[in-house]
Amino acid sequence: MQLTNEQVAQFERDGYLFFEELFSPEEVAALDAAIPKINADLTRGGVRREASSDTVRFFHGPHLYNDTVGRLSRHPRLAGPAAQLLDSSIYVFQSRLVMKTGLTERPFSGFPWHQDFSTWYLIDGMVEPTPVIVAIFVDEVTACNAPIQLIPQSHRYGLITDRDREPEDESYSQIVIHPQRLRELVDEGGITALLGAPGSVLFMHSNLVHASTENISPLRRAFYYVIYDNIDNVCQNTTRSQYSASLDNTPITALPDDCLIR
Ligand SMILES: O=C(O)CCC(=O)C(=O)O
Repeated sequence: MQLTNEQVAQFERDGYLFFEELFSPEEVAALDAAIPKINADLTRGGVRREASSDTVRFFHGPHLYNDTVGRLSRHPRLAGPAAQLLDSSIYVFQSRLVMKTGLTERPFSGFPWHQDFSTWYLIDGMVEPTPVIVAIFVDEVTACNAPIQLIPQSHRYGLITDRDREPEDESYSQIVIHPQRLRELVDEGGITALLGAPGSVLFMHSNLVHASTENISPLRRAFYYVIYDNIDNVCQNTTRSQYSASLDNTPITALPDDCLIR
């Protein structure tokens, strides 16, 4: 898939692009069917649980061991635009399955206002904030099941260091943005909650400020994420496992368009 010049300009201006139902119901069914398989082995690296319960919060790196996510990470509707936005050969820096399960005993907790680049800068020694973050909706996202919220144009400020609090967990450092700074960003760019059908896809700049609240609905809101980067921006200082931060910058080649369903 190729973006138009207008879409590239929109990404540069707003820090994101959103495509409703980029994947068909059949393709989404394949992505959904991979979730129980990924959940079947919780002994692998890259599994992170909620602080207050055993509920899995996310899996890092499922593209490395699950064939469906491996194919998703090389899908031309994702890798094509990512290579175009990065204007280079690309590698997969990270993938994630964020479970955002519906309410069971405790709600799935939220993600505070942050930029993903802050984590990669603090933990992995990433130099350039170039990665393109792609989120693929597996479930319908409504106002009720904790949509991702974005502050358009906030990527233009680079890494924001006005920190609200110190990181609680060194294995997952990030700069949680101070409320005063957040106010300024929102006064300028507003806030957008991305709602959409399964199969919808978000492309986001690694410095775009985003968050989501806890999910108190009984409705799951699972997303796959694939994070692409230019092959020259490898994190030489990372101590994290390959599940969380890839040192393998082999350029990826896209698979055929029907790779999820054949
Ligand atoms: O999927 C979400 O609600 C947000 C996830 C997020 O911000 C992250 O993994 O950094």
